[in-house]
Amino acid sequence: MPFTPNRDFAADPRLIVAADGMYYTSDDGRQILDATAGLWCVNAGHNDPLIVEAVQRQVATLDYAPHFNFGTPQAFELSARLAGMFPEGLDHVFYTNSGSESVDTALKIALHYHRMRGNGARTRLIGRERGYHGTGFGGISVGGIVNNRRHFGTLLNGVDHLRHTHDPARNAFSRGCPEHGVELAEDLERLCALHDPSTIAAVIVEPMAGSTGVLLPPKGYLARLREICDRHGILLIFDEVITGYGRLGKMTAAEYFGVTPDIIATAKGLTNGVVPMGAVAVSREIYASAMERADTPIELFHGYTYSAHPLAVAAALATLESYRANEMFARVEALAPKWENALHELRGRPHVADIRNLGLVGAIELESRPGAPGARGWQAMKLAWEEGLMIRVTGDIIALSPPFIITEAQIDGLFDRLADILDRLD
Ligand code: PXG
Repeated sequence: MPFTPNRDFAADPRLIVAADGMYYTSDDGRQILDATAGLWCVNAGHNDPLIVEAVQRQVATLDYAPHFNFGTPQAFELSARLAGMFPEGLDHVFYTNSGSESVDTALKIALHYHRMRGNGARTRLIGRERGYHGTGFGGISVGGIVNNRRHFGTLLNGVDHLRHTHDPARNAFSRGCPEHGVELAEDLERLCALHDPSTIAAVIVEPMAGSTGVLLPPKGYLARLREICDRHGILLIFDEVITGYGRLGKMTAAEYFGVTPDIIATAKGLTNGVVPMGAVAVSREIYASAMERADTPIELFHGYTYSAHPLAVAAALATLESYRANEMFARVEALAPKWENALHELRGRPHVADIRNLGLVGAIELESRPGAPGARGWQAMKLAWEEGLMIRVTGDIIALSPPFIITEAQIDGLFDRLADILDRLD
């Protein structure tokens, strides 16, 4: 099983047999409130009829078609729709099957872009400590999570990392983005001084880091990174696998923060998790560089058997339609203050060291049990499951990211139950 204590699971399994709306059904027939939208992907809630029916129709019409040398009208329609939703200028899309593939695609496109422009020495990639960019070799190389890196050899070479921005000593219990830490963006200047900007292809960051425990960008941080990248001709990549498709109340975190990167990597919410799919959006300039300067008929030697799989495309078109028809991003924006208030009510409960929130994302950082990091978080996850709640834990940090259809009453119910669980932790 992926990222799971397999032996523990075998002894104490949690099995899911059905889902609808905000709830899973466990194999023993209990309703489990989905406080994590699956793995940050089921933004529109489970079994959205628009999406289910679109996929059913598609599988009965065109099960599969290759996208090497052929295409489907729907894939181009999806690209046009996405181009209209991503920030101005990011209007070309490449399809993948996951966030990890989107990240590797984005990194490869960045290297390709510089070569097309005669800057083949720009090969260095910069990530950030505590960053999570999936599990491909590119993603773990630019990523900054030690356990995801240490067993897998030397990874990509020519990679360096910015310092992370998590600073609870100054920022604990911030509501929304923290006040302190904009100066951490200057770390990029340090790396430019060390390596020389002419060797650096791209910087990749999650605008809001999700998987590593919900680390929010300090106010002004992303804009400062953008400025430094511009000054030195470095591409800026946002990994929006979690933040894309409404999680912060806008289509992208780029839109939410008013900072436009050169490439955006997405997945998850693109298809509501119904069929695996990712999409990488690139700027007009990056696209044009490949089209105008390629020295071979194929402009980009990259792709997947299942790029723009017809079922995934159908799921994506229907998902975007569901977000639009149900005004789901506006709903996130409207729910966010209620979410923030209810979450921060947990301050003062036993072991709570910090609480963080943005959009429809929340994190509760617990003090670790002495000598047993992660044990308290794990106990919280198991207790929650027993009490009918699905939550995520990263070490001792509880992360919450419910589907956008959650009601105010369900938010109250969620935090009442979490308060009770926190009171019972060892
Ligand atoms: N980038 C980011 C920012 C992600 O959050 C990926 C890339 C990789 O996506 P795929 O589809 O290859 O898994 C992710 C995935 C968690 C959790 O517990 C987060 C992810 C996956 C599983 C669990 O927060 N994010």
